[in-house]
Amino acid sequence: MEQALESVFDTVVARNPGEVEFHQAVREVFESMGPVIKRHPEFLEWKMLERICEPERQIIFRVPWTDDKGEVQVNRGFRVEFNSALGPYKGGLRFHPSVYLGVIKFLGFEQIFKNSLTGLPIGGAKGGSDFDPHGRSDGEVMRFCQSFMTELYRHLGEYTDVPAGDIGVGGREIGFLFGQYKRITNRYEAGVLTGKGLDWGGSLVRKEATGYGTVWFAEEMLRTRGDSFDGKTATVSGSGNVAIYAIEKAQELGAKVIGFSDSSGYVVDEAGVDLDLLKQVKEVERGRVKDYVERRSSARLGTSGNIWDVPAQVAIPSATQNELNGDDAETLIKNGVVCVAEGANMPTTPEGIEAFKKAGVLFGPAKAANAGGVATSALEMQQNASRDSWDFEYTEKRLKEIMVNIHELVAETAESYGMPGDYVAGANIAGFEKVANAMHAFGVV
Ligand code: NDP
Ligand code: 2IT
Repeated sequence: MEQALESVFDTVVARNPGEVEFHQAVREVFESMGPVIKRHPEFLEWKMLERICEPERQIIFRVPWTDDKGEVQVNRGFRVEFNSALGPYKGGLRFHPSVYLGVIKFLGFEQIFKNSLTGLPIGGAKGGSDFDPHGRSDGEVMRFCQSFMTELYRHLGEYTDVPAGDIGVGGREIGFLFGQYKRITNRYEAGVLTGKGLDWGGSLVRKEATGYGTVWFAEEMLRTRGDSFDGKTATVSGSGNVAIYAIEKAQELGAKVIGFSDSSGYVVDEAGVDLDLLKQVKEVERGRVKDYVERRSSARLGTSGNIWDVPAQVAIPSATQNELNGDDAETLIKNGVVCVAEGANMPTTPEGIEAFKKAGVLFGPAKAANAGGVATSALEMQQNASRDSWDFEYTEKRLKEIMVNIHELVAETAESYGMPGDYVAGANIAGFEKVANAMHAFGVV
């Protein structure tokens, strides 16, 4: 890292003690910024990096609720409204026991640049809670969501801050959250949340968007080498919203997906994933990966290591941060991986990224590769603003165009800074420049 950047980075670490994931996300962006401050020294003079690392607003609140036994539970809620230079704060809510301020800040920070890359008018934010939905009844999840929104609603609005889903937050939770917002405010303000149900203001393709978009981004990377998904083997970690629809699109493009996972383990299915069965187990029954294996003779549970031990030509990490480390990357490389696209946010550790880079593996970073989800959220906001709803084909076409454009922007930016093929640098630089220029136009903000 450049000297001038290193000293700003040290200040960020000192000002945000203990937030290791946030430090990691900031470091990665700063490591791409060397050539940018050479070409644009004014960014340093304007203190643009210091400003961009400081959230505009951070809200932390108590979320009390009553479980099915009548016992009072207390969780912590977060919303970090990081940057509104390009539009209203936009980004998901994560409900997972590992959530604390450092996780929400890393996600919110990444979201600024990702949203910038989409070319759509959305700022960056993230929120969530340390609430664990696993094993909770629908009634418990509803009471939790109602309590969460009872505090959060005052900070939201279609022109202010627009949350959506992330880990542990899907259609069910968005329903409870929207219902409570509507009751409290007495406003049918559809554009205040995205990922809504199709009967009440949701957009077709939003559910599929992140997974589909990640695969399209990977397909664009492969195309630069005259290659494609057709006939390739692939593994996808996780088996939630992003993973399921990444598998669906990869299969549609002719790949054989032979592995997936959840926090209880991983599955190898040499015959190729039976997606209807996976959806039944995960979306309908909210089951575990072993429930899939019990009903599928070609599938077995992994017995040692992790999903990255399964040889595949394409790998799509789609579960969580830091789930693919340097050793995992070396294993994938040894087994012939040619392309890695991040469906999850920051799933690859810095050592993993370095290993892929050294080996010449096509590597699509989260900010670019998984931007299709939030981009389709912005399309949902467009439909809500015009009180319209588009059909599947048209919405999917829009999403695909956005992913192709992001790929082109990121590749061209990397090229123009003398780093052809470096999608990490291209995404960080292209995402940053647009936000920094907008902030400068507003004066000292
Ligand atoms: P879901 O809750 O639908 O699924 C998450 C999946 O990842 C589950 O299979 C879960 O397993 C697994 N997982 C989560 N945390 C861990 C962990 N700590 N260790 C091992 N496995 C874990 O979430 P999404 O599919 O929505 O999100 C997945 C990733 O994609 C996240 O990084 C998210 O930030 C990112 N993302 C999501 C977008 C969206 O539109 N939803 C958009 C862009 C990025 P288990 O059920 O056992 O916990
Ligand atoms: O990480 C992400 O981009 C998301 N969880 C989606 C955010 C959104 O507002 O749709």
